[in-house]
Amino acid sequence: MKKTAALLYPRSTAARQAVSLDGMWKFRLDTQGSGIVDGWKDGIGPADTIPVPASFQDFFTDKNSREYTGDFWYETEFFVPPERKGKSVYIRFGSVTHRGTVFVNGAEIARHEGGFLPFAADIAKRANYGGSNRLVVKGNNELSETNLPVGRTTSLPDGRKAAKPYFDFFNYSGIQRPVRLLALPKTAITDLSLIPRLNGDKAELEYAVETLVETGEEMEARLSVLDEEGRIVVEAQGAKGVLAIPNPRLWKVRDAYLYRVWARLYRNGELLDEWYEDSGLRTVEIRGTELLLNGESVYLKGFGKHEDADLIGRGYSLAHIKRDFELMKWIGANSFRTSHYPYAEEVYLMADREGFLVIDEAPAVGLFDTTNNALDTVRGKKKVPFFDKETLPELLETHLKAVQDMIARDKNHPSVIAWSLFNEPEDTSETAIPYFKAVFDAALDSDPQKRPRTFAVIMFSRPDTSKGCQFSDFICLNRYYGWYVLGGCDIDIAEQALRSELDGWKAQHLNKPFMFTEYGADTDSGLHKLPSVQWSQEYQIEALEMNHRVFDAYDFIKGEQVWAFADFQTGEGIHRLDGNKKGIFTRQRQPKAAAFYLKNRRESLPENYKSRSNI
Ligand code: BDP
Repeated sequence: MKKTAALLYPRSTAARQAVSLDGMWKFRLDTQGSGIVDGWKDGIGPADTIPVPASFQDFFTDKNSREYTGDFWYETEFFVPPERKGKSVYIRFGSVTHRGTVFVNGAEIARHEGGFLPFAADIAKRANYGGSNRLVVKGNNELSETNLPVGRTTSLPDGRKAAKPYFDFFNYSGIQRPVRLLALPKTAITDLSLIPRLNGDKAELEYAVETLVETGEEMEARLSVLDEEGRIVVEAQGAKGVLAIPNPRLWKVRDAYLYRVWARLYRNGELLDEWYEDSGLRTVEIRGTELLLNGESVYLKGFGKHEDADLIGRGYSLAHIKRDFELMKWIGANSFRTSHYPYAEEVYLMADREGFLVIDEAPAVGLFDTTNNALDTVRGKKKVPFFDKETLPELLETHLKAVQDMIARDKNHPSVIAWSLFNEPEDTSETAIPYFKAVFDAALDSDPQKRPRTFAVIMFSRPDTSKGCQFSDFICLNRYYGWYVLGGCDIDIAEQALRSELDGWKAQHLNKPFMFTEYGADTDSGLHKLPSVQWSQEYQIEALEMNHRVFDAYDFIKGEQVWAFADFQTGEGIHRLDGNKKGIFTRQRQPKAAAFYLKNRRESLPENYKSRSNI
């Protein structure tokens, strides 16, 4: 996406104002698909009201609203003060899922594809200064094989559309993250890149400020780095440079120290723009089978998560973000993966503050459709591997953009230690190779810090069949031995099967760290059973114990992220009991019995568990 001052995280400073437009907005499902023809861009007519931000699905009491697929419209009014005239004025959406078209006072001013990243609409030419303005957003939540996440949309006999996700989470949608009105200077900072470097007990911060400057303007960029007490530790002039940080305090796992980096733009001594990022001094590196943070080996203890909660669906909720971090601290975790899409920006800000390590995941989930292919096979059609599909070139374009935009948004967070570029793709065909190469190259090109890249490997991809693993800097395995494979009474055989798979990986001599990014068992928080059965709380503990026994036996396993942090909503079906119940916590964020077991284990493992010096 083109860099604009409005895409930077919205902060009010001496030169910028960010005003929240969140609240109750008018809302209408476009059940007849007539919104455009009927001119809803000028006002959506008789409508409901719902909270923004939130997913719209779980407020209503009828199934048609919950399962609705198609266009949906939001409307609100906002005031632009007269003194904003002559400034850049934008509306910034944290996300509109999965796509949105924005109209201000009847004129279309922006379109955006992709439901988990921000975009901004320039309203300067359309705004009514000193008066009221009408903001209308047409959202759409259809799924396809050319957009992310991947799925399809079918038509029901009565004409309704139905979303068919190729992924295991509810297709929540709407305006799910905060909306802000921004007033920004015309000559503005459009980007700031920070690269921390460590050398012995010395630390450096390389920086680059990018600006949007009207032609011929003489600008001066300045940078100030402040410590947590607000004292200036170093200052610099110029748009690029390398700063030595005196007496550096490093950003460490669960012991974060943040420097505030102010970028300022001046003309003849007059301040035109200012903006800051909180940065941490830390390095991330893969060396052999070790993941090194600040040159020290670290073992990931954590979770795969979802943005998911009662009533708000995937809606932004600071309260849930706070509670989740408290639970992760309580249980002795140090990391999580933003499965299966980039989360709200505020999640990363809290991870920066709390010293959590984040594997930041692109919304590339569902690049696998065995089930549909299986039906085709029954119907006598040839099975088409996912990466052989005709839709691939278009999907790749969407995917590359999603990766580039995710990295542009999240590149400065000290908490982000790696990019996960896919979840469980069907990576066993030769045709996956060029696709993977393009996506992995794009991530490397986009990231000033050149962080490690990876993807979560599905059960069906094995040491001898995965074509994608050659691109990963470290290997992330999603494995359900003891659940989908050899569950319940067969758990002993599952253990053997897991060991034999790991022996297979070992024999490949990849010399890379491995992490388990998913393992676990569905568990009903009300079910106890002695002896255990699948779904009981006792069995969840047994499944975790079995996995951990195996992980402990292999030195190259350098991390364990249980699936999942909390129970979450999925589409209904015979395999899901009102959602996925693999949570260690319930959807209401209370512990299942396994949480206490896991707390014990996690607290007993040192942060540098299995480091060479520790073996
Ligand atoms: C994996 C997926 C995850 C699912 C999980 C499960 O990556 O999204 O929720 O399995 O089945 O395949 O619980």
